[in-house]
Amino acid sequence: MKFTQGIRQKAPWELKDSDVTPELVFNDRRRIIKALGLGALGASIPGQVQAGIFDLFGDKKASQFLTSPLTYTSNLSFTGNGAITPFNKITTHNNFYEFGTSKQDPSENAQGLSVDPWKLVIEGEVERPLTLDLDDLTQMIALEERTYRLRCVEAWSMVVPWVGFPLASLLKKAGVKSHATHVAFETLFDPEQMPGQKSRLMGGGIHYPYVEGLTINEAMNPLSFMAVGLYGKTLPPQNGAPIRLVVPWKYGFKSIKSIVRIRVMDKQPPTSWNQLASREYGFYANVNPNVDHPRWSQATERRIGEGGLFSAKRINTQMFNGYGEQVADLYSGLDLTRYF
Ligand SMILES: Nc1nc2c(c(=O)[nH]1)N[C@H]1C(S)=C(S)[C@@H](COP(=O)(O)O)O[C@H]1N2
Ligand SMILES: [Mo]
Repeated sequence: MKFTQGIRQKAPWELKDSDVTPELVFNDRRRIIKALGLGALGASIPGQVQAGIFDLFGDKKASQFLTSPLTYTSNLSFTGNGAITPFNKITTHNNFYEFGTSKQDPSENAQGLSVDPWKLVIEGEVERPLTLDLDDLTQMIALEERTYRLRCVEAWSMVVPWVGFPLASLLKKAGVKSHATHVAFETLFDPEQMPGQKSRLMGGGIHYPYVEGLTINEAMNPLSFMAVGLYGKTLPPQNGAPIRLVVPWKYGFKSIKSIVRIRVMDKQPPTSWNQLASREYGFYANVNPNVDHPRWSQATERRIGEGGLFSAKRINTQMFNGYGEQVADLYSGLDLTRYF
């Protein structure tokens, strides 16, 4: 398979060692010490300080999973603000409660996730229901790279170079019926593979399978993206292999992972976080610095992997995560304080 190298910004540490893939660089403590110019000092600095250094780069063995290069073109009209988050941050600081509720749990527990065979069904109010297998996901629609900001409702954020295709392209293949109003998404349910699904306690209280939804206009918006890869390769399990949704103007929990079912509907579907705590998590979940979470402010966010060794940089949160030009029209006339 031909690998088209995408054009993207490089983080400073990528440039320093550009002949080595980032995930290899960051999994090697000695290389990091060297790259930071700490030399022999590295061995003698206190453990706590070391932990801070390695936390910046990510010190988890995230390269244990198999990812393969994808063929794609870079879509330069989608570039994030600021530097792209290091690979090892994107792949070790995760929310994927099926594999545990701490940030490092998914990278540690998801490596055995079996994605081959995989089946993604597109059904409901469509002209042509589809069943896609693993190869279809990367071969049916031309892949592009888009760098998007990802803003979690927990007030942290990243900048991620995704590879995938517009959700609208997939829905058009199935042919959405004219009376459809919503699209529902469902994650794999397999407690044998996903320990978080075995008990309410381990899975953070969510009623599995994890489900999400969009209005039909949100789903057809050009920003709505089905990601099958990041950093030019297929998705690691912890990021939602083999296919996940990315809706960058909404809080991260809308971007559902490891999808097995997409159902076009004529009513609003239930969504997991809304079912769990409807006062705290709405159906829309648009990023909005002016509407606080009941327990914390949404005015600012921590940009993961930036801002020095011991603290992530805090930046102002933007309305619709900075994508207002593309999506504000979807909500004209809607009271965003009430429909949060
Ligand atoms: N199935 C499933 N999808 C999920 C989640 C989850 O727990 N289960 N967490 C969501 C949340 S809260 C966020 S912030 C993003 C995180 O994506 P990332 O780990 O790739 O950064 O995934 C979302 N998709
Ligand atoms: Mo999140």
